[in-house]
Amino acid sequence: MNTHVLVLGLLVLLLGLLQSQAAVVRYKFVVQESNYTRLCSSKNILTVNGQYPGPTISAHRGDTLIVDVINQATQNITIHWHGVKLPRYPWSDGPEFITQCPIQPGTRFSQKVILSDEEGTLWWHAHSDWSRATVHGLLVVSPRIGTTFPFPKPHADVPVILGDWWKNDIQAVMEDFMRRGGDPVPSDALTINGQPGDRYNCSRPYTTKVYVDKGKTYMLRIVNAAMNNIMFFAIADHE
Ligand SMILES: *[C@@H]1O[C@H](CO)[C@@H](O)[C@H](O)[C@H]1NC(C)=O
Ligand SMILES: *[C@@H]1O[C@H](CO)[C@@H](O)[C@H](O)[C@H]1NC(C)=O
Ligand SMILES: *[C@@H]1O[C@H](CO)[C@@H](O)[C@H](O)[C@H]1NC(C)=O
Ligand SMILES: [Cu+2]
Repeated sequence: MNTHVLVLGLLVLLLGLLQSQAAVVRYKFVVQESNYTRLCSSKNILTVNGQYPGPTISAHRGDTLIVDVINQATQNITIHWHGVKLPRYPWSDGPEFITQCPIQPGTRFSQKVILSDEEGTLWWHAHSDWSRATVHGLLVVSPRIGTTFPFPKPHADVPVILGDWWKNDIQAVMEDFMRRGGDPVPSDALTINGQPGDRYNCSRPYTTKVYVDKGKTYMLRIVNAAMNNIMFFAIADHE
């Protein structure tokens, strides 16, 4: 009898320890129009907190995210948590009119995202019309505190968000596609971390550059956030 009480006590203690490691991580996402210049011309794009690509969310395995989405734009929006399983709690995982109503202009909604066994590089993006073209970012889930990567810890993390850019307004590009059918107009540039490569006009000074030390190991967190393209990624002169 006493042993049972002891075992039960230990179990409760263990559960308590596990529980205490999971945190609630809160982020504020203000969805708004922001003026960005690419390919020699500027236009307004939809962003989160004025950032393109959007802010990186960092959490640990098992954490719960609360993302307060404040829609200051002129169109409906939801944010989808790409790669998060959300077992038995799909109610704020993003797909508009499927698991939740869109967040309307001038309103706010807190999206609750319960992480379970996800670990590594995931991402988030908008999930209404073509808003995800510019509204996206990394969701980095680190191992639980006190545990390690299943490989030697890299020297540094390097985000590599692949995307594309249209010179025209994204809503206009989408509406044209809906009207015509067929294939959407291809984008005017492919981008890494929101910047076209150095072969496009006006982009040379801004192209994403990553400086590395020879012999060190870097972890590339690669996400394909392009609208419609399958992407191939390689590093020149490397295997
Ligand atoms: C964006 O900013 C530039 C430079 O300040 C300005 O010339 C341009 O009119 C702005 N574009 C829009 C769509 O507001
Ligand atoms: C925006 O969302 C509301 C409900 O949340 C819906 O009634 C309305 O039709 C939506 N607007 C568009 C353009 O989809
Ligand atoms: C770059 O600009 C030049 C001169 O305006 C133009 O002729 C050329 O087509 C542009 N190249 C690209 C890749 O947009
Ligand atoms: Cu998605």
